[in-house]
Amino acid sequence: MAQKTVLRKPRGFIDVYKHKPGAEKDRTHYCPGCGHGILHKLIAEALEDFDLVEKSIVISPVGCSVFAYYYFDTGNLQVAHGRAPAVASAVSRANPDSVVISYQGDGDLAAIGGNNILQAANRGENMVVFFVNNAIYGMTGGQMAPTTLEGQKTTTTPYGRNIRTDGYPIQMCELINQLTAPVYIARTSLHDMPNIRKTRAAVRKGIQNAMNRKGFSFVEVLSMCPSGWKMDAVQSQNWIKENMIPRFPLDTYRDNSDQPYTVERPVPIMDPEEVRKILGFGSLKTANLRQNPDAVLRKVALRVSGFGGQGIMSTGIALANVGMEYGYNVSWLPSYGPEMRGGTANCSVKVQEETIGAAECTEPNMVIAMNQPSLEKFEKILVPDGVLMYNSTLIDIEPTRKDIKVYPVPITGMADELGDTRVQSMVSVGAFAAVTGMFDPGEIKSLMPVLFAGKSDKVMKLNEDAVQMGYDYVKDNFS
Ligand SMILES: Cc1ncc(C[n+]2csc(CCOP(=O)(O)OP(=O)(O)O)c2C)c(N)n1
Ligand code: SF4
Ligand SMILES: [Mg+2]
Repeated sequence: MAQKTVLRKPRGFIDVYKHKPGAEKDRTHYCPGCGHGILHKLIAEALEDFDLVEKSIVISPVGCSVFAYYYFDTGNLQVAHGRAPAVASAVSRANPDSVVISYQGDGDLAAIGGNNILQAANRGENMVVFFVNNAIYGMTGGQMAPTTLEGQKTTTTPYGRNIRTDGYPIQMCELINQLTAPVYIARTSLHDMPNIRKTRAAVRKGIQNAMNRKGFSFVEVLSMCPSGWKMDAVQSQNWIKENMIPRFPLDTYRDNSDQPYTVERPVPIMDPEEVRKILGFGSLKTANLRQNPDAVLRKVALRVSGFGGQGIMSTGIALANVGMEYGYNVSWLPSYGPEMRGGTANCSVKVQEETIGAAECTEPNMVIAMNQPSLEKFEKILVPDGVLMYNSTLIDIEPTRKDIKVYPVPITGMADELGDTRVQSMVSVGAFAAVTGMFDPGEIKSLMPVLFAGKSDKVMKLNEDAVQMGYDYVKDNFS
């Protein structure tokens, strides 16, 4: 029978692997004889054949296939160890018309990510998972994986895996087959051509299921790891046949692909106005307020800190909301650590033009310290030239740093003067506006119906006064 050898790269691959460092942009980083490359090719071919290259998003794991994004000409994300099914769930829900592929090794999927895969499978997320079972942690030099065979020598089981100390190899297909939601569960192998062909069929079935919104498909692929197993390529293929398959039987464990059911999720509401309405906030006024180009600070990484009950979280939320109304990117991250019980409660707030990466302010350029423990704790981590505003009503020690700007402001005292300690947060907001120059007090006041939607006119007026008082204090004493 005539055979056609296809030498060209499938369209699912990027033509030149430009993201791969080094000179060799035309080949993968996998070891000779490794199964990852074969599986990649089967996926890339299927994506081309079903015309899904543009519609697919591949989630790469941590493991040898961490760099899958060098190769696939799809949307790509590389995620934290074991978290691919969780990220894939979000990606799939936010992009219901995409084909989402979670690609994972046995350490990634069955060890650190063991719960993630079960929960995604149990929810019947619309995605296909390719699970590369090579019975070892390949990337890190050959440690025991959950799927390592009994008696198998690895760097962490030099005498062979002992079920008395290390437990039994975990059979993921069988485990996932206990769940109701998955639509397709199969185990195949890459150790010879007939089995590569069966793997090809399973790959295509899984991808088609994702394309047709059939739900969760799980394809476990027994795969050679010559480097981890300390064998050559041929020995590795034989080792799968003789040792892995008896423990991990090749089978289609479930195939409900033909059922008419399709996964339909509620379409996420992305319109900010609509989201605010649902959450009970007032209407968004972004772009009505103009960022002040002459502001002293235009990028703030702030820690607000104090006793629980001092309005720490509210100050942070108010500042983030005001920042948002001015069109800045903002984040607010509360710390609900053990310190909440009697020590320093604190939150991180970022207000800046650029995109925000991490929300936690580990190196703040501004600190608002409402009590002494907060001053002692956060003065230390301010960047040089940073701003320390502290509540001089309650703090009677002096900051020790000489390389920062210090603003003692009697925040609690002013709130008490207005007759309600709770307005400390808006006093802080006013003082913040004066120190940074980012916000105008009149404009903040115009936002009261947004910030205090549903509250009485009296409450709004009180908070307006608090903003003005904080602002005036800083202007009168530090300009
Ligand atoms: C949180 C975290 N823990 C541990 C590691 C170290 N680590 C990197 S890859 C890996 C296991 C990889 O094995 P597997 O998922 O089987 O993939 P393979 O390389 O065999 O394809 C581990 C433990 C890490 N990168 N991150
Ligand atoms: S270490 Fe193993 S899994 Fe990793 S690339 Fe090499 S052969 Fe493949
Ligand atoms: Mg592995």
